Amino acid sequence: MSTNPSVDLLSPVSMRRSSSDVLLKHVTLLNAQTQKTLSKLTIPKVLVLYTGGTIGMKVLRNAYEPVTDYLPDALRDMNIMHNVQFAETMNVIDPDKSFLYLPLANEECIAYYIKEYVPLLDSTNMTYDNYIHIALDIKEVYNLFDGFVILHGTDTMSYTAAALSFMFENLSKPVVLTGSQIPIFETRSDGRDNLIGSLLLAGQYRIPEVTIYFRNRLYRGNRVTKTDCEGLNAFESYNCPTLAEFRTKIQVKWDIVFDRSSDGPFNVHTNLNRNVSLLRLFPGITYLTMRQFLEPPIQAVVLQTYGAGNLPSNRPDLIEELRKAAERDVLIVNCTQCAKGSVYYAYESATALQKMGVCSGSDMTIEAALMKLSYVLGKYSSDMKLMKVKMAESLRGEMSASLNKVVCPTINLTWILNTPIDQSDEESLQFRQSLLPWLVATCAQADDIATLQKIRQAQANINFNVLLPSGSMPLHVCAKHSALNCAELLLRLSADDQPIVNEPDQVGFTALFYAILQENEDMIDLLVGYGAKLTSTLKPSEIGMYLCNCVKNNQFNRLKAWHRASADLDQADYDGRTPLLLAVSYNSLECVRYLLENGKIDISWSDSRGMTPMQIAKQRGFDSIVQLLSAYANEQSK
Ligand code: ASN
Repeated sequence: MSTNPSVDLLSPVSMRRSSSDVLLKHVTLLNAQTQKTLSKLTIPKVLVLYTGGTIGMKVLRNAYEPVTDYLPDALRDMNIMHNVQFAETMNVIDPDKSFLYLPLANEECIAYYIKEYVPLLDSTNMTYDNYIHIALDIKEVYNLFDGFVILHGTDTMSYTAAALSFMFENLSKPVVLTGSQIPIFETRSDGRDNLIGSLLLAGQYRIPEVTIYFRNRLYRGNRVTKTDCEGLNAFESYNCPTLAEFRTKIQVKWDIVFDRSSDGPFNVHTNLNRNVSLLRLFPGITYLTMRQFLEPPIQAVVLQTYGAGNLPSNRPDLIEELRKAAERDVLIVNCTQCAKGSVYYAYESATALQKMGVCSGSDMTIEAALMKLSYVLGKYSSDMKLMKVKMAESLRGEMSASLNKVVCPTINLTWILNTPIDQSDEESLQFRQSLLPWLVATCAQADDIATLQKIRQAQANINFNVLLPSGSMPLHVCAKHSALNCAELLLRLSADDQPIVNEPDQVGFTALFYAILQENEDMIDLLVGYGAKLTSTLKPSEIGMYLCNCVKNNQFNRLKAWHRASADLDQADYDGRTPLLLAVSYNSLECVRYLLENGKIDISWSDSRGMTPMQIAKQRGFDSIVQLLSAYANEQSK
């Protein structure tokens, strides 16, 4: 079956869609029969726009290249991707066999229609024209489908996802981008799982956002960066939790799904300003380089600064170039070079930027900041003030805080702590006392050590280790928020005869447990240094269970964090399964390597069927793991 249109669909949309251009007539995405079939289908319907990427590539001429007119037919031959019996029952409705039918557990199916673009592109070749093209295609058939999947190369997927997230206004249906690191035609491909997951999300879940589904995780599209060009976990979303996780069950975090569909009718904004650029500071940068970057036609720049938004304060030459550009109305957004964390103007070196009207990029990714600039400039270009307001707002969940929202006024600490109170006035005393836990919690959350010290100075006998209304103690709050300085102070102040380090919170977890969840090695070291012990609240088999979960979900950094906190890497879970057995079964090469290199591992330990890790790896054909296990066995026998 070929779904190739006869016209080059990746030609610039401006040409393709132009009504004035009589030579290029408007190309409709679906033919009349397909539209008829769609109107009769009563099962979930998903449109798959196949733009290219490794998922559909093959090795031709010694390198991976996209293969035209191949993927849909190949999927048709895979039982897990297409239910042939079900398709037979659809013959009357779908005589052209235009649709594929993804089998579901309940004998139902999701119908999906694949539109293959011509030419298929490695995503490194994609431009704004392609974003506009995709967006307009979705607009054209928006009402006919329940959701949309975009098959895309991974290299620039985060840019496309960010761009589309802004271009789609009042989106009420899921748009899921996915792809793979290994082509779908290869045995070890991650593409089949990625595509199946995306189809399930687009067909069955109302998550009205542009998302990326990859390796069992659903991410907000404008929060993601490609961080690994070899591993199958190619993406990270450092500043925003995943929206859904595929475990034995599919867990959607509905409370954080961003839904603006009720704001108005769906619309596509296609005017993206291309005069945006990216300037990354480095210690040897000259003012001339900076000047060149800020020169016309550039209208907006993402300035990647150090740490929490810092610029050298001893470089008036650079500051001068930025000031001149800002005066010419070049819109400058300050984003951090760090992958994790947010810009906040805490240091003197950053205040110069703030003064000249540089917008804070908060915790946006570079991809999101660039695409947001293109969108905001394209939409509000005549109004600089409004553009700045929009840049400070979270338009599609791309930043954690809306920077121009009214912020709860800071409590006047000095007033609370120093206002003399009539010591006989029980009520006033109690009022002040009851405010303190809130203040302490706020300090712990923001790692505001200065305020915490002030509270202590004003109230020398204060006991910081109280149970807060949230059910945690301040040390737990610090561990959850990676507030290292405050944690250190609290630990230092806690009396030797009353150590707080192993205190559980109301649900039974210690600060060390939360530090592990945060994968924060410094916090783990600090707590362990003060005597934190995993076994103070966790049974060995519980620790085994957490370790097994890490390897199952390929959470390599989490596994490292458990190890850092002194977990025994060979600890079995309740069912007698060791992390190594699970890492092998799940083909988590990275985890297997880590376990063997760092743990005292008994590789003869077998699972409930009597299979050792080596037998499992050989049976499944996990050759790299077999090699690792053999090397380990040889080493042991020396
Ligand atoms: N170069 C490929 C692309 O972005 C990489 C991939 O899809 N894994 O199209």
